[in-house]
Amino acid sequence: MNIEVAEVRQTLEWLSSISDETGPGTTRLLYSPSWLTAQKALKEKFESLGMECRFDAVGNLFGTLVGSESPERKIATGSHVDTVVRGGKLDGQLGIFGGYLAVKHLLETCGRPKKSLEIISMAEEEGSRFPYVFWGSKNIFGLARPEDVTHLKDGQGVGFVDAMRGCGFDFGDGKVKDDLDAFIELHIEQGNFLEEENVTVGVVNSIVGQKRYNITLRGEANHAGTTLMRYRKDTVECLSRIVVHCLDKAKAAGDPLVLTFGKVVPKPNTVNVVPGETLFTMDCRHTDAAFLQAFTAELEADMKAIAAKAGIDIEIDNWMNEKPVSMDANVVSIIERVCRARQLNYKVMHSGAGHDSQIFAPRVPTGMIFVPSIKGISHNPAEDTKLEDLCEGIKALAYTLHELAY
Ligand code: HGY
Ligand code: MN
Ligand code: MN
Repeated sequence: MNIEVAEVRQTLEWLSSISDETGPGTTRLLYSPSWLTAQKALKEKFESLGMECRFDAVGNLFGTLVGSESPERKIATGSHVDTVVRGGKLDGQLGIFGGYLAVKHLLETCGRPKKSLEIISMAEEEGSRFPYVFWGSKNIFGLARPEDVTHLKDGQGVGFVDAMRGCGFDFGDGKVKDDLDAFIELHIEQGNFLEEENVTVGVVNSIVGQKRYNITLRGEANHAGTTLMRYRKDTVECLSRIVVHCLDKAKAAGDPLVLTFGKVVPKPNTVNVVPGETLFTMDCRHTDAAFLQAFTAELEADMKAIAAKAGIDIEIDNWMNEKPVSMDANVVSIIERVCRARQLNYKVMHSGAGHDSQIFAPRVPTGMIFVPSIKGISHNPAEDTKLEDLCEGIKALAYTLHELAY
């Protein structure tokens, strides 16, 4: 099978250029103008292959190449069309354009499949605009509830529902998709295991559990010049003590535990005012559910003690709690068998990033295929993968889809 480098480069540049910012990287947040442009452009691309296309109520895009013998049963691939702010050109996007190229190639070289092949461009996975993740895949399986999002606003105060309806979409009817016999997601590794071990294809067997928090510290805004140090209720000082304490604890816990304080918003964020309030986020992940639960419970207790000692109020909102998920053993073995048969240089590994596949896996036989990330960089405009590695990953996907659908 010959996936052309030139076609991969061209398709990659085309999709990743649809962004709400002109700077480096891609910024395509849920229900933003570029998000709508990308979904509509992908629909045209899928239709150019003769696929039947439809949007569901919330804006997930489904492109279906109808099968010749069992059209009602589907083998799906795909990923999320949204990105982080100034993200890379591959996270999520590879799973969509790579799926398109794999299906295009299978159609050209093997003709129509027996089961239908479906590419899903999921509306949202990152949680970058609103504090809610997997909005796309959770709606596919009836797991998303309107009450989870009706109160949410983005950083500019735009409401979730207004943004959704502004793109012509609305809440779904909760119907669960039940026509998939398998889902295979092609994705960048976003870490450096594959590169370090000089391996081209990752066959994912499990995805880490992850917990995300919004935490608010409330002290007292005051004059930077007249307020002596002993009278201050400085929330940035309290935040700093919390962050150093928790990161030291995370380092002591060792791999594969990871802990990130990715967003810090001091208020009033002014040079000559003691910050009276600070909002910050915490993201903690581990492959073991019990360890993750115990470790984060400890961190919550430690934060409360540090805040109490400083005479500062703390409010802890754990808005995401996803358990670790295993991929389907049979699907993993099929992908491995395909890699061996085609002499692809692969290894089995876990994923340190969350993916739509973790929502599919408990409901559909699911597998993931990784390609290496150069220097392990992701969620950054420098996110990149060698073109020849992208081709190998798309080939591994195409061969796997062929095993399952032809
Ligand atoms: O954060 C993650 O793990 C994923 O990239 N959304
Ligand atoms: Mn991501
Ligand atoms: Mn992703």
